[in-house]
Amino acid sequence: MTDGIHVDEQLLGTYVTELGAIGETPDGMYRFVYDDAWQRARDTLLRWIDEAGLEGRVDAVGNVFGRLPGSGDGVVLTGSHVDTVPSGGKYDGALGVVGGLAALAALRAHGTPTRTLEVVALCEEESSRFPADFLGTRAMLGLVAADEPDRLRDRDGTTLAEAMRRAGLDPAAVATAERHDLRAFLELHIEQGRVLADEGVDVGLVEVIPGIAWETITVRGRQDHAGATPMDLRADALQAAAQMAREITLAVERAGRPAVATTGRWTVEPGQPSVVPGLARFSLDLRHPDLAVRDRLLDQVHRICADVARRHGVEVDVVRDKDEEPATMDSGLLEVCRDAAERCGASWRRMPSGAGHDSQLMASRVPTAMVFVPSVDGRSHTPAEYTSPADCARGASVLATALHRLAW
Ligand code: HGY
Ligand code: MN
Ligand code: MN
Repeated sequence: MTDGIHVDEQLLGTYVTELGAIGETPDGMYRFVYDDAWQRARDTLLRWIDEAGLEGRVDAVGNVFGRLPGSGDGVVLTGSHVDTVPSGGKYDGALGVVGGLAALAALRAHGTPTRTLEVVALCEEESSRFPADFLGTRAMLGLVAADEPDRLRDRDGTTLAEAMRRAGLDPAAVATAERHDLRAFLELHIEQGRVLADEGVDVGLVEVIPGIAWETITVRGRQDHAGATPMDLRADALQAAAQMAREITLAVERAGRPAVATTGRWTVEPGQPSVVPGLARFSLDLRHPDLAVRDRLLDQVHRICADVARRHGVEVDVVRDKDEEPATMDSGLLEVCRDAAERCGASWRRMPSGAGHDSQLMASRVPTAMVFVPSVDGRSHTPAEYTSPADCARGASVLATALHRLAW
């Protein structure tokens, strides 16, 4: 540590461990927006914010803020999301929240900043419960449509509005979450890939975040008897869907890195061994840092679906569920983070993100940058997700040092 701001590894370790216990199951982390675990995490974060001597606040959609007031105008914001994927890890999102909190706790000892510093636990990023798509960031940017609270439903049919009310929030007040005082956003996050770990580099300075498209592909065939229907007379929806998924995967493999495609969620109906499936539905997550390339691949996906449907004598329907544009991080902020890394004696490298982040949306309005720390074996979105306490503290120290440069 040369002249960087040091974040206490012990305090950060406690935050990571205790937050990681909220929503923990034998099958990994389950902490979805507005559910009981999410509410316990909100209450715990407000307690920690108070204990750190920061001003706590919850906005209309449940974003939790800790504020270190400054003498001048404008807010430098840091933070990340508090929700997880199903069977998730303890670091994705969470480290950016508690790393930001520990950074502000360390910076408080440096007196009153010129610009106000805030850390935020963004209410929702993963779309794990509702197709809410960066709800916390969209609320701050005034991008939540008035009908969403009543329109968005989880898989139990609960509306976003009902879930908000159960968490003590008023869905009619969503518009009050909009902010116009943000001057910069810095997000600390685990890499979720294996570049830093393989190269033995301490921190990653993110240059670009990929564009992400989610689609739901529904195949309708003919439901028939599994015993009495000869193979050559079937219109088996699952066989056609599986062929589509296979040909899509081969096409994206042929496109080469960094293009990626994943078909992670499947429904087969009626799901009885003795019945030829009449319906098969699967998700597609397709990513590329170049929007034109991403969209060319999506065109190819749609041609594949139509062609396989024709060959199998089934119907196919494709719906777009998520459409996130790629984002380039702010070069000035990236330079501040590079300088901060060197002040902390941390090795660094510039790199793309494979994962999506709130930062890709925030960057459309506010100068934004991300600092990555290594993920052991590149694992994430799994209970095996792990980053060492030393790497967590080093990343939080780089964040604190960059925030100090921006707010003083
Ligand atoms: O999917 C992602 O990359 C992020 O974790 N939401
Ligand atoms: Mn994630
Ligand atoms: Mn994340």
